[in-house]
Amino acid sequence: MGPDALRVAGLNEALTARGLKVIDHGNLHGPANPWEQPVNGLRHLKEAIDWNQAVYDAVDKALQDGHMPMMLGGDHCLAIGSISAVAAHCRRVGKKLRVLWFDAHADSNLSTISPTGNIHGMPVACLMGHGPKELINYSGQTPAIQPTDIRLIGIRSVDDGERKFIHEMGMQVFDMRYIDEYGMRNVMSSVLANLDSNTHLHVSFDLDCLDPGIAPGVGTAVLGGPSYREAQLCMEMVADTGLMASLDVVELNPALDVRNQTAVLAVDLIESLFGKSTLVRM
Ligand code: DIR
Ligand code: MN
Ligand code: MN
Ligand code: MN
Repeated sequence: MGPDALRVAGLNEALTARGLKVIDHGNLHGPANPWEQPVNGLRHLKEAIDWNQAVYDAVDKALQDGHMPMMLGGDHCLAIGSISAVAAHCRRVGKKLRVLWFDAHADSNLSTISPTGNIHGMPVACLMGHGPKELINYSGQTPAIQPTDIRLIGIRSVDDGERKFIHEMGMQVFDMRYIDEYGMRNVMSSVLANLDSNTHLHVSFDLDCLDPGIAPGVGTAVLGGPSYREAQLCMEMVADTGLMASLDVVELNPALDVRNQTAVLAVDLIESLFGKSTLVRM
């Protein structure tokens, strides 16, 4: 339902109005949600494998065609497929990759430490080569990305095992405490430091990163996220780099939303991500 809610909120029209050419490939197809309990610490592994293959193939094709893929979720496990394809593309064309992971959660669980078995709590670990074998090798190279390739922003819910894993991997995590202390402008300056024209910037936007007061339409809302203005600043500073080359927008759940407000907000923020600004800026 997420992609359709974004369509209803006017995503295609908003991008077209910005002068972009939008190709909506429609919804991908995959297995239904069987609503089963975790098996060996993993919930719906087979379904996640199939869906990520579909996403990998679609994102890979878009990149081969020279397009900018925007993957609409669906849950955040789908970033395994999209970012695996992006990482493979970067290796092919000799680009450096930087992933900006906007999320309330660290998504760095392993089947052995996850309290839920939900694979959407594991994509960061999978992308770094820690996860079920089928989920870590879509591109034929494991790990798909290095810990130094990724920045986590907006984090405020980390499980005990995850905390240890993040520390061991040495990822740069800009949690809400850090954002409170340094301010979003400084955070984004750090997140976007040391980029050059040869960098492929991938934004993986879990809508639960946003404060639930403005974005209620997500499955695992956590109090205390970035405000509307902070979120706008993030997007505008990414846009200013001119380097964004692929994007995920995930975890929208219209069944939990209020009059589609989270989808409307997402479209508003995506417009900023694509350079919409209040004034002409030099
Ligand atoms: C929790 C929640 N850390 C888990 N994670 C979520 O189930 O692994 N990630 N909701 O998006
Ligand atoms: Mn997530
Ligand atoms: Mn999340
Ligand atoms: Mn999630």
